[in-house]
Amino acid sequence: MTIDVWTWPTPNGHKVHIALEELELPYRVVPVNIGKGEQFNPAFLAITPNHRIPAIVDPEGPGGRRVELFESGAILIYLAEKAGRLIPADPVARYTCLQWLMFQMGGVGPMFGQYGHFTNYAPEKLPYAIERYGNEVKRLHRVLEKRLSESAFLAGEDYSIADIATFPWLRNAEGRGIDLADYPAVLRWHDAIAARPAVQRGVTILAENQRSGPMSDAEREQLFGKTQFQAR
Ligand SMILES: N[C@@H](CCC(=O)N[C@@H](CS)C(=O)NCC(=O)O)C(=O)O
Repeated sequence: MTIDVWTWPTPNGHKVHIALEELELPYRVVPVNIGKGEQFNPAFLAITPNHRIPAIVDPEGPGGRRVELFESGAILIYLAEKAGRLIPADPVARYTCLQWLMFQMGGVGPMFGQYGHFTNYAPEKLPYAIERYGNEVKRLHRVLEKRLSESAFLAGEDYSIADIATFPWLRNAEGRGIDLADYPAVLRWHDAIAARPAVQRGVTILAENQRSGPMSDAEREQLFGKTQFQAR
C-alpha cells in the first residue's frame, strides 16, 4: 500500500522524503504549495489542524488501520518503526536516538527557522532578534560538534532518524553565515550523509519548486500575513 506524503521541498519536507527513500517504502507525493496557500485547503486541513507540511496518510498502518500523521519527528518515528530500521532496537540506544531527534525538533529546527526569518524575511532588521537567534544557531552547531566528535552519528555508531531529521537543516549552512569547516566533526558527518544515494534522491523530490530569491508579496501574505491566523 502506498503512503501519501503531503509535502513541499523545505527542510521539514526533506526529512520525510529522505526517510522514505532510505526505507524503500512505497509513497506518492501530494504537493502542497505553501507559497500559494495550499496548506489552507480543506483537504489538507482535514489531515493536519496545524496547516504545516509534512503530513502523511498510510492506509495500512498497524493492524491494517489507517494512520494520519503530522509533525516530521512523529512521522520519522512512525516510518522507522514500520520498516524496522533507522531506529535502534536496543532500548537504551533507542532513547538516545529519540533524544537527538527531539533536540532537532525543539532546537535546531525552530531556532534556525527564526534566525532565517529575522535575517531574510522580517520587514525590519531587528538587531536583538538577529543576535539572539544567530547566537543560538552557533551554540547549537557547537553542541552538534561536541556530540559528533565523540560519535559517528547522532544516536551512536549507526545512522538513524536523528541524523535524517538534522541533516536537511545543516545543508546550505553558508546561508546562515556558518562555515562548516569551523565544525570539522559536523562537516565529516554532513559529507557522509550527503553522499548517501537515498539522501541524494530525497532532496530532489519537488526540487523544481524550491524557492530562491526575494519572496513576493503574495507569498509573504500566505506565510506571514493575516491568512496564517485566519485558518485557526
Ligand atoms: N514542527 C513541524 C514544522 C513544520 C513546518 O514549519 N513546516 C513549514 C515548512 S518547513 C510549513 O509548512 N510552513 C507553511 C506555513 O507556515 O504556513 C514539523 O517538524 O513538521
